[in-house]
Amino acid sequence: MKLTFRWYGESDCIPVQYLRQIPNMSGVVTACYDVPVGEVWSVESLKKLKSIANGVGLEMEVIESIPVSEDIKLGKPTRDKLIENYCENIRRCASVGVKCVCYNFMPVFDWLRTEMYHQNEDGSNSLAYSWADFQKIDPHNLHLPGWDESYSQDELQGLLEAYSHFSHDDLFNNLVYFLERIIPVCDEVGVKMAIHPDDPPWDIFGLPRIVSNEADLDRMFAAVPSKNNGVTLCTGSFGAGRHNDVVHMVGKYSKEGRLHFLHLRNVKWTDDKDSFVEVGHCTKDGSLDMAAVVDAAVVNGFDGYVRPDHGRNIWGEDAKPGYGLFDRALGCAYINGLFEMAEKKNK
Ligand SMILES: [Mn+2]
Repeated sequence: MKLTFRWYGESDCIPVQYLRQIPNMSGVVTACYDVPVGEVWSVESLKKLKSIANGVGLEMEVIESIPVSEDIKLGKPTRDKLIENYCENIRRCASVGVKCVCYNFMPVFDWLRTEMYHQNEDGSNSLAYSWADFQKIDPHNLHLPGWDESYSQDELQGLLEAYSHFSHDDLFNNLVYFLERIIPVCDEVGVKMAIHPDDPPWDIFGLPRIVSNEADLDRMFAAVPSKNNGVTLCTGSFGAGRHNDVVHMVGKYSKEGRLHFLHLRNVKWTDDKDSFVEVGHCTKDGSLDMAAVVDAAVVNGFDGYVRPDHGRNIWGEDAKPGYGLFDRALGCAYINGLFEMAEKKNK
């Protein structure tokens, strides 16, 4: 495995040289975050990001993410031009040495929580989702933690309206249309596409979601069989759903050669509905068996990229929720331990 770390480029509050100091760190996971969705990234920007990473001895082999325009998901007439731009971005990424691209196909919201600073007993805080609080949200007057600056109310209502008669199959067909056009480019330039699961893994506000469980992935892989059509297996996203057996999924897709990127994070289910809190990475802290996850990956020949997904805010750090240094670095140390043990045992 190659251990990586998400880095938001020069605007990230964490100096990139700190990342190099994390044991066994191989590279950054980043993107041209300042380019509007649907536009082509400049090769200069990509080269600049790469040279900053390389300058401190880190690689830049994983992009997270190249965002997919809503018009592609909705299957609008503009999609062909947008898909062309997407293909061009894949080619440009490949030209600077990128090997894996993470993306998602969630309508409108690519993550959702009801709390950004959930207070934990130990004094740390983390992202959380409460079923009860979610019931109180009015879809016609949406105010969502972390989202209020991204869309105006009019834009949001327009998007929700556009999807209102949209079925899971409609969205799936548009995903296949997209993949049938981008995967041949990936095959040509050697880039692995890794779809990120729905976060959390169920429909919200009547928006269809199609990457929420094992059957969803199987259907997607059957439709476009190239192994470059793969998954970012985010344990915290799939694992928030009680319906997902994350250990089994990690083993299965490692074996199939479709697990290109592993996001490791634990969650604690806090009621018998859908509520959960993001916790530290250790098995003991949450509801997922992290040692079994890593073991399943190693036993089944996983050789992709790994990153600690979100972390808590600890030790007084006040970072972008989920993306502080300290708890993610602790996660790295733990992940290194799990892999070292699993690899020795399975030699
Ligand atoms: Mn993730």
